[in-house]
Amino acid sequence: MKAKLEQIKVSALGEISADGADLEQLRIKYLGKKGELTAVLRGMGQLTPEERPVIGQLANDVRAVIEEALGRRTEEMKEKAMAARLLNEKLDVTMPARRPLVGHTHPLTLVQRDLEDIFIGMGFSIVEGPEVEYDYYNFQALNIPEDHPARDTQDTFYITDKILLRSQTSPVQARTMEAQKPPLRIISPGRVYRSDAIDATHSPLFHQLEGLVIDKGITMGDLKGTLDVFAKKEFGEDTRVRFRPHHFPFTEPSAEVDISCFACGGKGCKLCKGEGWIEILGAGMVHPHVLEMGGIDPSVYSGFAFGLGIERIAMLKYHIDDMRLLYENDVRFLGQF
Ligand code: 2U9
Repeated sequence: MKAKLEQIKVSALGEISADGADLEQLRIKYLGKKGELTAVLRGMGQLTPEERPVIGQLANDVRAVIEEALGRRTEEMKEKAMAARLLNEKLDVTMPARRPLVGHTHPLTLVQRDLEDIFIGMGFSIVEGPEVEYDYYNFQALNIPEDHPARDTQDTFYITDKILLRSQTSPVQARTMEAQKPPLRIISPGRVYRSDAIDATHSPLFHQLEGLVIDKGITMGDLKGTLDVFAKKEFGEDTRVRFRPHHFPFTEPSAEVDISCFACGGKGCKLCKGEGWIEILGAGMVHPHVLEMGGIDPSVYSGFAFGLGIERIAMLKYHIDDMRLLYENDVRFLGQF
């Protein structure tokens, strides 16, 4: 029996240390209920009383040796598996990180915010209104009745006979005059629509910012002073402003407004096409009939209004030579601002 126990020990230790040993199977094979060691212990009844404790002790020693070998080998295999995992999953913490893609504010938004800041600084409030508008607010309330020639230059998209996509932001001011009493000092930035073919300087959708001031005693001097401050803040403190007589149905008198070229200071260059001046605005004193249509008494109140195209300012400021670039959303273009 001694020899049998010794043989069990040697063979168990050999199998446990072999490569790829299934340790749980080996535990069952040697130490399980039907295992080899248990079989030996069962046969102890046949031994003499003197032999029994000796063989019993030896069997316990063999069990302890096998258990210890199984435990050690289990630990070894765990460590080996962990080492292999660490080798495979190694992480280079010194590798440069991927640059996250950060978006840019669109140049039109940049310019619009700039303009808003300037006028807010002069006490104006921002007012918004619908892009789908009544013919009444877009044309009639602005002194452009049916069959007026200005309807051709501002041809837009009609939803019905009486409803259209606004061709200017002026209906916002017409609505504000109806809803609020003077004094009014508002700007209305936003999208407008015209039935124009797309080219480098035209788009059926573009952005305007218009302003309206109404109070007692407002004069052309207030208009000139306001636009002078605006031009200096937007284009530089040396900028000069020039008014040229013009005609708009909603203002009288009306003017087109130029600024001295901010690239050459007025000498004449490529940007101002040798003129020294760049047209940026239309403006004028609000027509008495437009005040009346808005429920404001022109014998008590007067006002001025102006309008500009945001695309035009962005193109001048950032030297963009084709308006279409502003709408294509090519990140190589947008990333430059
Ligand atoms: C009310 C009364 C008057 C707004 C004005 C202009 C002159 C003007 C153009 C500039 C370039 C439009 O984008 S553009 O094509 N605008 O020249 N706009 S005065 O006058 C108003 C507005 C509202 C109630």
